[in-house]
Amino acid sequence: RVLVTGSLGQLGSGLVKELRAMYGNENVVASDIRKAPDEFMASGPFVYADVMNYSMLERIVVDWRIDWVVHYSALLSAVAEKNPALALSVNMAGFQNVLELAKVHRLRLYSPSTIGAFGPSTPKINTQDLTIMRPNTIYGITKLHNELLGEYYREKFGVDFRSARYPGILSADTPPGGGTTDYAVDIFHHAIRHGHYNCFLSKDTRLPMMYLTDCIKGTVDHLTHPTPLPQSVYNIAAVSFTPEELTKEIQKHLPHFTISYPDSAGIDFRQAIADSWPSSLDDSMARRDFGWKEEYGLEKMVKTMLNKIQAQVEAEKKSAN
Ligand code: VAH
Repeated sequence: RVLVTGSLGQLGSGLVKELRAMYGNENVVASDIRKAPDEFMASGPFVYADVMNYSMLERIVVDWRIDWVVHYSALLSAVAEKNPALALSVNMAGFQNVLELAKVHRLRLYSPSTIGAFGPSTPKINTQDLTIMRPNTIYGITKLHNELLGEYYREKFGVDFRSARYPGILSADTPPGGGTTDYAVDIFHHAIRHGHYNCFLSKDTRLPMMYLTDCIKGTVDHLTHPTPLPQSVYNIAAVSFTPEELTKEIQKHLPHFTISYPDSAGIDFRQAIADSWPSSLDDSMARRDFGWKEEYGLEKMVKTMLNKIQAQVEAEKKSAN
């Protein structure tokens, strides 16, 4: 049985769906601190889980006879930077609880890390798994702490801790939750609905990105890999692009789409976060060890996002009439 925390976030619902298709609805317990929408409730068990409350989590693990946990509860980079104290609690104390539970109840634990765990002194291009890591955002600091603690628990207590450093994730069905890479999702909604997007990052900010379907597939392959893997934490990546390159790709489908960028007076706080991160990752170890491979390049990603959001807009129009 698998427990997914933070299952109502950008990544959770897709992962729960995939795991339920593989293992049966009853064997995947979804959780969050918010009320789930009806369709979510109908597809299998959903429970309230506050990751800051150890005994509440333990009760779920015991009552539901949980074997694996996918820990998705976290504050993303931009939200965390606005509320560092809360980020420390949710991202670090929450993770510590889950990790301790994994030790006590012999659980397999998958908890994603991020490109945000790197910092300004990390080599920016083709960043390797093992490199300089001095993050200067609260988000990155919490995530690096989790990587190190997970590795420590694996070495010391034999916890099967698995983690991948996710890049920015693009998805059409679920909104992103307050990250620096959110522009790459917002841009599509604005392109279709308004024909214009006011981007909060500069046009040449290159960041690693991935389409949600690939992220879920990579996560499932990593989570379910039968044998112990040589390392706990892996880079995974698909493509890297700048807002300008993404705009050009969108304009192939929507030639009238326009974009504006911050001028020197209006630089957004998220620019500094983005500037501290790598622009591309070396993910060859993930490719070697659990067969990671993306299906979506920039072209396919853009086509899929536009089609899906267009369909949403049409459905909204129909229901309004
Ligand atoms: C963020 N999307 O922007 C997240 C992520 C790639 C970084 O972890 O905060």
